[in-house]
Amino acid sequence: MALIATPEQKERLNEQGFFVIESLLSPEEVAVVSSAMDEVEERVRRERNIPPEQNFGMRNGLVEHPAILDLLDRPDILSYIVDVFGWNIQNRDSVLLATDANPGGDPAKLSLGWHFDYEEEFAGAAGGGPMPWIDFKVGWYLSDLTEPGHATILLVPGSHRWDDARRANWQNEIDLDQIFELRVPPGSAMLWRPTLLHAVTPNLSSTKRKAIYVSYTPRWVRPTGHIDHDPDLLAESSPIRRQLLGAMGDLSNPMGSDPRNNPECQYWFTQNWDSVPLRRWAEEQHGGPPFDWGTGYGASTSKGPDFVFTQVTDPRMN
Ligand SMILES: O=C(O)CCC(=O)C(=O)O
Repeated sequence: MALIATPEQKERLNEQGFFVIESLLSPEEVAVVSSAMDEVEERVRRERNIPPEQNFGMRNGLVEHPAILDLLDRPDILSYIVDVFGWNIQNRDSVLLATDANPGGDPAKLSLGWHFDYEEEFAGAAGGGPMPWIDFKVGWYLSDLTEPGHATILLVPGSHRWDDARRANWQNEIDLDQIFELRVPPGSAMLWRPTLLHAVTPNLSSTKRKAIYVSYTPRWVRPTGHIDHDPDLLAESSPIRRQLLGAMGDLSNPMGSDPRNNPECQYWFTQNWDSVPLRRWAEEQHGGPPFDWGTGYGASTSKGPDFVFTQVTDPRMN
């Protein structure tokens, strides 16, 4: 049983590569996050002299404002994330995006062209098949995207399952009738695999489009928008937030209890589950085994400190 995701949502994520939760944030929450984004944009534009005609985009933007950081580990989104990706995770990156209004612009000119995320980064890890499912994004949409052409994201459902031959031939592989344009009210969220082929329409509306993407990846992957977070931020964070920010939940040494004589990267091996507190949280929310994390592709069982090798018979001796 899952914590919150329905079988239909999980199937949609696996088959189509995404599912949408409309109006997950209340109008009041949207107002708080949206004004936090304005505050960050105004400050960063001033500090970096970003000209007004340049759209605003900021990686690792999550840590720029407490109201934005709260999107990382709201219990509702965390339940979805554990359901679809397991608990052995951290934040990989986040990006704040504000796309200015351009009414009268060319409707055929995309504001961001077609791409699969990570084609170069995952090169060699796919063996010619689909790119690995080791990154997962939550898109938070703060402005009204119910009309087409509001810098809405376009997706090609199922393209996360394409092999490299289909990816190379993507222009012929797109079925125009199948392109999905995400049209949602403010406060909606989309959970998606960014190895889907996607693009963004121009913003032909008269309002700025605001979106935030927060990526989750296994703890053993290096993040992109940061390597280590500010120690003060980690110290004041909850254990689960620390895990998601890439530290040990209990602030222990990431190389284990005896880093000099027995170095063991705790992002791979875990001596103490308190350093991965999302596991306990997920199990408590669930109420007991059998667990069903990660849509069948995540961490449902795991080698931990209590693991023993039980298959100790050499079959040649039988
Ligand atoms: O602006 C958007 O909605 C899409 C951003 C994007 O392409 C990405 O996050 O990879």
